[in-house]
Amino acid sequence: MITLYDLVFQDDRRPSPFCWRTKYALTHKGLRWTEVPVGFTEKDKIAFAASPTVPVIKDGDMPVRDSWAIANHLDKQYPDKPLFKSEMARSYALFINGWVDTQVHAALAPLIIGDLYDRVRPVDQAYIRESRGKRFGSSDFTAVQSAAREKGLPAFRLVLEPARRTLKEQKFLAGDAPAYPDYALAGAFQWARIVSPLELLASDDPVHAWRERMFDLYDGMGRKAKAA
Ligand SMILES: N[C@@H](CCC(=O)N[C@@H](CS)C(=O)NCC(=O)O)C(=O)O
Repeated sequence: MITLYDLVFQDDRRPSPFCWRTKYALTHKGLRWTEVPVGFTEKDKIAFAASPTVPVIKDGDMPVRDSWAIANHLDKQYPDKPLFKSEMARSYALFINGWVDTQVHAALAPLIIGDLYDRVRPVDQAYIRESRGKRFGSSDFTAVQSAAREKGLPAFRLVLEPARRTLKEQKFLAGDAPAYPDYALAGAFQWARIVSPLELLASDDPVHAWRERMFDLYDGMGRKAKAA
């Protein structure tokens, strides 16, 4: 029995990009799980895993923290339907993971931070003002977002160029079928979609077509999550 501790916003929204990686990984492997919603100020719920962040899973009695560690744990414990079919596939996924964490999220966050803040549970808003205020150098998130949007989307779209080139050649980042590199990038788009109505991609962008395929995947699992 697997329990996933998942970040929760207002109206039971679940936008965490890292938790989405785990949800896609579990679904890829045909594993079932139950979810425990965790607010930003409910870290006591994940204290058993000694983790300040979600996702955390409890697999039986075993706590596993961090989405990448969880993916590796799942492939080790449940070798069927691997997320990483080879050492090289695992390395490619690790590279994409790092690119999404450091480049895609960094380019995306200022574009959606105002909308995100508006959807954080009221009880968690002071925590976000403090923690994200430090990160952005201002807790006026509406102003941070407006400034980022004034600069426009080209800088964000440029960051996606490696994915765009790949998706011009093939259906998924991982090839003919989706795997962990796709889940890592799809998590970022789910995050954006759930907290903000901003359209990030041009309709003729190959990344746009891929994103639609990802939202449709596994009976529309991504699309079923309530959008902003
Ligand atoms: N490297 C971690 C990052 C996880 C992470 O940053 N999660 C965010 C939610 S998207 C979190 O729990 N933040 C808690 C906080 O900011 O207090 C992973 O891949 O799991």
